[in-house]
Amino acid sequence: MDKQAQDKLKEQAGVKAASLVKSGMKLGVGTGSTVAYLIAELGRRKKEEGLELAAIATTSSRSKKQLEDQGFMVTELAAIDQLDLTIDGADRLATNFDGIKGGGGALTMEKNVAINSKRVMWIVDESKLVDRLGGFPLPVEVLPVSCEQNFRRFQAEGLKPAWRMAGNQRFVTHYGNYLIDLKVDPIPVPHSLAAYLDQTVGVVEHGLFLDMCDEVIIAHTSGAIEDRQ
Ligand code: ABF
Repeated sequence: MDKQAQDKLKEQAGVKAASLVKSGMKLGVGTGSTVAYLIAELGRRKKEEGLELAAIATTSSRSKKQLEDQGFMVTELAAIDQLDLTIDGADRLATNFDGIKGGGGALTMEKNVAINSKRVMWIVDESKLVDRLGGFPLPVEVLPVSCEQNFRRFQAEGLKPAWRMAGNQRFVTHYGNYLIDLKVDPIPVPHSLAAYLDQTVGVVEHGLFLDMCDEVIIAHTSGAIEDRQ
């Protein structure tokens, strides 16, 4: 699929998700190019239909700026007891709704917002769909203090680690940490890998989002916009 066609699908998924948002909701808004279309449509609904959200939290400074430009007041997640709904993009989506996220580097905040939401919806174009999780490097955010040891341990475990780079420097996350992308593909047993990473000291968060998503909006090249729950 060429980029223009994919952008069109992303826009359709974003617009459809925005139509499901109701005034009075406490909304979590994710990161990425599909979410950028969601935010644009939320802004249109605010101006033209008077959409008013009770609270809105987001997962990246880029989404925050776009939301503020559309006239929304963005609140820190810590100040909200629970979000009603979070809408976010994903890098890969398996048929059982498990996903790989964090291609944009904002996985830690994305997971925090997701687990503090009553419902989680992902918006994707059909190129993100996979039968088994894989087809995309799995991001792992690590503390700088022990990142070299983490990297060597992942190598020894056969997880094929690679540093995320920004030019010729290591990519630095919002929280001042590094990202290691694991090129293990497909991921044989996602729950086992998630449990291993959850127990590894120095790992802040990882991009396996398992048992978290309740609903997906999928834009297909056929023109169909699927709402799967
Ligand atoms: C995010 O958006 C990320 O977890 C993921 O990396 C990305 C998907 O981006 P896009 O919508 O630009 O394909 O939420």
